[in-house]
Amino acid sequence: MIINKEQIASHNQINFDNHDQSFDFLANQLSKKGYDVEHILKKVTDFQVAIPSWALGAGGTRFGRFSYHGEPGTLEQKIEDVGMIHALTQSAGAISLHIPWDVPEDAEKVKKLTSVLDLKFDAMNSNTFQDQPDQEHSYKFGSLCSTDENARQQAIQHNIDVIRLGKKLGSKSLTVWLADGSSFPGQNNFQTVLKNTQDSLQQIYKTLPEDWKLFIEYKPYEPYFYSTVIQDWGTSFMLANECGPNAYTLVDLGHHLPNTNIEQIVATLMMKGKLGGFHFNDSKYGDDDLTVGSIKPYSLFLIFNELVYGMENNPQNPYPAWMIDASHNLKDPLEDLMQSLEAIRSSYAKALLVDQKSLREAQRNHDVSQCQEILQDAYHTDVRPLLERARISNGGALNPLDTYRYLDIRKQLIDERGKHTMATGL
Ligand code: AOS
Ligand code: ZN
Ligand code: ZN
Repeated sequence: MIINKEQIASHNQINFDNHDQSFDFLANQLSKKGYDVEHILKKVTDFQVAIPSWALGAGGTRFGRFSYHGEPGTLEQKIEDVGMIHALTQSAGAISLHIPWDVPEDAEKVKKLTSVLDLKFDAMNSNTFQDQPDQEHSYKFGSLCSTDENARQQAIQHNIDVIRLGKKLGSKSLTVWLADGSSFPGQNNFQTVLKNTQDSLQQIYKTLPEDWKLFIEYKPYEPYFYSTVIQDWGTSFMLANECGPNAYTLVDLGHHLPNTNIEQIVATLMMKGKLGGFHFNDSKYGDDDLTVGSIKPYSLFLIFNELVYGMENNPQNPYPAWMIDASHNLKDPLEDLMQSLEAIRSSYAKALLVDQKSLREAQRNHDVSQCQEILQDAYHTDVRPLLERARISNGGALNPLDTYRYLDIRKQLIDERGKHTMATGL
């Protein structure tokens, strides 16, 4: 199922006048304050976020999975879903694949479909946290960290195979997230598993094409509950440094203990040129993977404030790879992803409105109240007309969710794919 531009454009007509008025009002206000509205609009339009293949189904929890109906069953269908989100939002221009869940039968065919839908391949994700039916050695007690040399070599080889496959598709990066850890004190020797992990990552890094990046994701706990080998940004940063210049830390918003100052981690990594990638989601307790911006929108804005500062002031840091990493138990996954994209772009746009010059001055004067005023002035700006304009000027929907419902896309997907479908993935 491929959405057509005329349908989107004709539905946009209904609310266009309203949009136009609000946009003019906002643009006027911003121009009066000295902002270059066209420039901000361009930045927002260019901001593209990858959708992971595993976010397109209703993931569920370990207690149960409930199909959302019409879920994608094949890689082609997953790509079509992302294409649909991109057509509506004009902000999801890439898909991130997970191996072995998404091994293409015909790489060329998949590449063609992706380019027809105006999508790119984002990072490839390896999987050494599950045993596959045909695999010889188990990852039950670890993969890249394993003290079982056979299991460790198998995990290294898997990552190398993922890079090879990614090369065929035109991806430019590999994300490694390891479940490796322990659930009981004494189970692992901390130094041994860290040393093994370091050695394994170095072996993988050696096979990385020159124009590729390796992203190392950290997480404090889960699935193991006593220790995780790559538990925090410091460990990831250290491992990335041991690998080389093309290895980076990846920050997943859900991978921090409660109340961690994530924006400060972002600032530190960017200063060192080592923030490679980012996984967006939101959470109240742990790695909840809820819709972006649904719980802590102000934190998200503060994180974007550091990202914007870093992108403008840290040429040593490459442009980060953005991805949503979320799961859906209750909502239509496509609606959820569109809500996440809106929250991301909204925080980004607000961060672009932080008056950096005045903030620097207020900081120099130790005018703490004024510093807060400046941040909150940007945060409280209603940037929705700006996001709408960015979308429609590229052929997207004024209101993606509303258009999605108006076109009854879920029903069409169910008619096409069937009711009792279950996407592969977590
Ligand atoms: C797991 O908690 C991580 O967030 C991973 O980034 C990701 O969800 C996983 O690799 C999916 O396969
Ligand atoms: Zn993640
Ligand atoms: Zn996670």
